[in-house]
Amino acid sequence: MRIDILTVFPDYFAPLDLSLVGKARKDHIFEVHVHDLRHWGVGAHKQVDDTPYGGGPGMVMSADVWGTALDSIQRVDAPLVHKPLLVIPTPSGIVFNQSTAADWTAQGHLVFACGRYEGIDSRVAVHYSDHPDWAGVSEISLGDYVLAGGEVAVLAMIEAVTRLMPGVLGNPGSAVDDSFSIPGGLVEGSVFTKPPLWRDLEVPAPLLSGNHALIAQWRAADSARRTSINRPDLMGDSPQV
Ligand code: 6GU
Repeated sequence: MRIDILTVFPDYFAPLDLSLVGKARKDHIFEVHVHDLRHWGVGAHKQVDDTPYGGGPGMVMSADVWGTALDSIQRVDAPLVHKPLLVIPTPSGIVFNQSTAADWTAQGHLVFACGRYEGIDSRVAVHYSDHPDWAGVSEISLGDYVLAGGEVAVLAMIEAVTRLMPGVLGNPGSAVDDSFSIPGGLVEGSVFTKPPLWRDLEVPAPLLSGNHALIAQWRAADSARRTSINRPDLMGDSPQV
């Protein structure tokens, strides 16, 4: 997979050199290219935004700057068979979840367009959703709160997607038990390691029993307990435990 990120703050993406994602990049499991949108900015000040039509606070990022930038990104992939999927992070998008992450692992090329200020001229999303050289446009939100720009959201999405790719996690089983990995499932349960007694708190006895049926039963009950406390919204259609 190839990932391109367009942003006016390329430094936000330094963490992609670290940890699991950094190692997977070194291992050529996927590649990430970060581009400074100002490269395509206009005039002496490399301007990327302008005042909003209809008035209102703040600035809107220009369709022309984004169009020139995105066309040149698409062209680098043209010799490959993959059409890029354009992802536009925005609090007004569809909410990202584990099944979005799993779906995107099947894409050959993801292009993330990080908006700042009041967002990107809406004609950009319309243009690329109907474009024969692109796989479509996803306007995606992380949840019901507002960030200053798309950069932090893109870091989260990239980590969620790439950790599902074969060879990224040291232990592939780690992703199988993930919260939300089963649609309609429960959140993950509590975890413990040595010592068995810490500050008056004991590890639950079933986990020390060596009895696999008892351990599975305790974990299922604990997972249901945590889900009903933290995420009652997930309880309705969960499978019976
Ligand atoms: Cl994707 N972008 C911004 N700016 N704010 C958000 C978000 C995205 N998701 C939740 N809040």
